Amino acid sequence: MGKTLIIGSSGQIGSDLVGELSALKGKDNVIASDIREPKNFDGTFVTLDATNKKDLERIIDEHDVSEVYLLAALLSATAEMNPQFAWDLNMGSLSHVLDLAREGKLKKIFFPSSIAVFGPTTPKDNTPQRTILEPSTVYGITKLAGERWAEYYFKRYGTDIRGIRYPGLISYKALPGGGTTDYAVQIFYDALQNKTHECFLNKDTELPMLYMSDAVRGTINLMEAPADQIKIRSAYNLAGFSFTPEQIAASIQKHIPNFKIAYQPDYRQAIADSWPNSIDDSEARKDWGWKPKYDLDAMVEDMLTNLEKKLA
Ligand code: AKB
Repeated sequence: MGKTLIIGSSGQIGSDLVGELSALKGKDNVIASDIREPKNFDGTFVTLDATNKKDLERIIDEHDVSEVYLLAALLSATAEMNPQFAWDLNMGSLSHVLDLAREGKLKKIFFPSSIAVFGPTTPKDNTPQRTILEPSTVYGITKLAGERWAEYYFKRYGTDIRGIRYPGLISYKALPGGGTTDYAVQIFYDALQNKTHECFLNKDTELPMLYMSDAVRGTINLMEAPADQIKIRSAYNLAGFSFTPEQIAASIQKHIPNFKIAYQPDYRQAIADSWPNSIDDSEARKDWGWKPKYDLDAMVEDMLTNLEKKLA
């Protein structure tokens, strides 16, 4: 097996995944890449625009890469500001990686999908793995098309591609990056800096979420599982817990009683309203043993402890 390349290593998932993969595979076997070089990166880093196939191919050859985690993408809220660029980045990068796998240059690919593949016509509660998929955002459309490409390449060319439909992800290492669920990260910065959190969603908008340490553990477990255990080659439903802005605020208030939240819904409310309240992830549990560790209160406690240290 060659080395592992993470495309989009400075983003929300990449910032946590690089360290965990380096611990598992050895620092010398992990290559981090992003469009801009991060400050003080400890490891091998290469600058890469994920839409540039020639550069991608060169890096794969030069570093003897056989496995790719493709994390570069425009998220739901930012994508609505520039739908054509969202399509070009999200689909172009996937298409290049799939092509290189078909040409025999890659052995394994991770593709992040999202709860954004669901839409207003999808059943909202305990949303099943197989259901109506009519996304109304450009981000959701790229993720659904990506899922279909993934399964097609697996069936047609035998490409070993694996994916997860991430819910909202909450982490303290990286700042929010243009998603609709990102209020649930910003709220911690406001709480610790004694600011009122101006929430862009209504108080009762329930969304599925997952703490980053669970998300990264799940991602690596999926990628390291024996191929015959992976029955779904589009992307697995995955979830930790669900909450509303009012509920996360109440959980934070157990630690910071003076914390205040105000509600000013904007265009992101319609995106959130088109997504499920909760997710059925029983297929991931059955096929490769997925089980989250954190619930809402445990996540809030860990976020506050770690972010307080970071902001000190
Ligand atoms: C977003 O809000 O766009 C992402 C997602 C749910 O995929 N966090």
